[in-house]
Amino acid sequence: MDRRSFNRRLLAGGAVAAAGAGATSLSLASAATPGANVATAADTPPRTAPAGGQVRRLRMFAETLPNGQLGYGFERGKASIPGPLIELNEGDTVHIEFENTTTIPVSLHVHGVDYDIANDGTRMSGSHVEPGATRTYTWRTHAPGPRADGTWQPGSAGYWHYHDHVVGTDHGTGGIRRGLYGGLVVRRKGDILPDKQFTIVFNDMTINNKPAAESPDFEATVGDRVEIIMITHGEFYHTFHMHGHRWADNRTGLLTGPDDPSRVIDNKITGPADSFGFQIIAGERGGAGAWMYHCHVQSHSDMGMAGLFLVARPDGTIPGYEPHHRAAGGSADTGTADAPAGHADHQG
Ligand SMILES: [Cu+2]
Repeated sequence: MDRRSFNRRLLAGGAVAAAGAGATSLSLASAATPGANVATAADTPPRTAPAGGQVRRLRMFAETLPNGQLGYGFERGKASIPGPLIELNEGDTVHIEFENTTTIPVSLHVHGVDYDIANDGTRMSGSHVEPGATRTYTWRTHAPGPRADGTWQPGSAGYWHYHDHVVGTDHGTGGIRRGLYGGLVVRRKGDILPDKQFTIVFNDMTINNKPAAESPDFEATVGDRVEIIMITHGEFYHTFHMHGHRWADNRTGLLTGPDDPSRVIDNKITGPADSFGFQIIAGERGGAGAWMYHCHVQSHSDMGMAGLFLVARPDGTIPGYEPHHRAAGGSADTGTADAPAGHADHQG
């Protein structure tokens, strides 16, 4: 089934059945010994996050996109929805030189990390940016540790996000609606690093501000260590569900050992400004396939809040899935992994 017929079925409100060929291939895949023939991420020790403590500098732009939506980007003319993923390690400080190329005041407000009131990104604190103007926002992070009073101070590590806080209203309702949001990952020393990352934002009734028929797909190969950064914005509560894959409902989405009490889930309720993330081994135990991910509020998925996690075999094929008209050498309408530039490491 290609994605157009998949979406047609969704829009028609019909049940989506697994293609017969796919089901056969999947049962074969699960009968095979995982990783028997091909080395995958799960067969080798993962790379881990270093200790933080660096001072990093980023350039960031707010831009008006051709369709009238708004986006953040690391380079002029390269804004996207969601905005680029920012990654830090606990102890890092980042200075973001932020230029507003739009015709209205915008801002950059962050969740989860440390900032003073002058870096709040609100009109109330005067920390928004007028059209054509530039200002530097500073975010800091810290590792966990004991306070002087003996209580425990949590660290900054987590799956967080940033967004506008001034467009439309003093809460940035219009900015968020038009696309001014993005993900922020803060890692603790020793956290496992992924091979691929995808940011999925349920914003009102859209995924990443795309119309239902253009919901983003994400591509991986069996065995890839894939990180999903999931953020919700807008007016509604949703549930995020992935087919064929499970994760731990904790800070990293990973279990640390046999006695880790974290609940293992494949569906999570999420409301406006919530964020979480997790890592999965693509196709682990289920094999290659066009795996759906979707909001599990039934009327929402029926209205198109659904996309595909395309897990290919090592030879690039996906059982039961026919990619349609793909531009030569291009990835057509499939979602792309978050750009490597999204890593603050690469920004010096
Ligand atoms: Cu929903």
